[in-house]
Amino acid sequence: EICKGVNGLDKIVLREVRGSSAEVYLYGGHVTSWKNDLGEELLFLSSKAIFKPPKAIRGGIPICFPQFGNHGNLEKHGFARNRFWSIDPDPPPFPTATLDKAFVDLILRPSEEDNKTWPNSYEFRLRVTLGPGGDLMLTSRIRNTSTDGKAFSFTFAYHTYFSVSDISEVRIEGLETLDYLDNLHEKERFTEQGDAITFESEVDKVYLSTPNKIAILDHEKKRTFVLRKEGLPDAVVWNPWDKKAKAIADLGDDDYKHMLCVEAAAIEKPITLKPGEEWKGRLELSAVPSSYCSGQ
Ligand code: TA6
Repeated sequence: EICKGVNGLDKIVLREVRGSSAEVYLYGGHVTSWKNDLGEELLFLSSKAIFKPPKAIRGGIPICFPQFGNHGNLEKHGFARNRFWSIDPDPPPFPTATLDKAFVDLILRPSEEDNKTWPNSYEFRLRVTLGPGGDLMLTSRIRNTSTDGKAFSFTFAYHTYFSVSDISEVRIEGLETLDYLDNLHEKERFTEQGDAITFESEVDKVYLSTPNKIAILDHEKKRTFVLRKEGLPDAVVWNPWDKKAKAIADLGDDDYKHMLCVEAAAIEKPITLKPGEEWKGRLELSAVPSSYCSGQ
């Protein structure tokens, strides 16, 4: 189902029989909403989000490609998040039955303008699927379509903004004891020492070589997000906290309390594709009721 979203921008609404849903904007190939079968929103979307090109939408799942952050000389987080994607007329086949799944296939190809700053031939196919249990799956396939023998490299992230009840009551499991690059300390490398990760100030870290399963426990909501990933070794954790939040024009002053970015990514070691090669990066999100007890 394709319809008009904010400011007349085209969006695709995915609905699953038990009531869960998701919304994907062609602008950015951007998932802006993911609701469970009770109609509860699971992704954070800024109260001041601007749905207007060339600004990327603040919240949901922006796609960072072909560059994460400022790890290179392109615009921050690359250009995929502020380009208009198309419905893919020639999508990849489904390996399993599609009957009980709602999905959409999008494609991004280089524009003449992009060719000036990033002169590479590629096809970027994005499939967004809502599974029978309400799980949200994003699969990116990036292919080098060069006919002149030219390889290219890129970094990548699914910059997912999760909706949380109170950031001070949230913890992440699966990243403890790992090495990370700290964006707040000139990307210096540190090793995480403590227990599970909790939040009491600004955090902007790129965890390296992370496990394929990470859990985000929201104590107050009694909800656990489980993030599973393939082809994406790194994981970014970001919360701007109060001061930085005030400096971000399209983020409400108190929004930082209700958001947490945990981003499946490939950053430390860029992906290189020779002509004809394809890379696949997959993200699977589920939200389950949790029985987490803080008084341990
Ligand atoms: O993923 C974390 C990060 O790179 C932070 O450094 C922070 O700036 C954030 O992304 C948002 O970037 P944006 O360009 O969307 O304002």
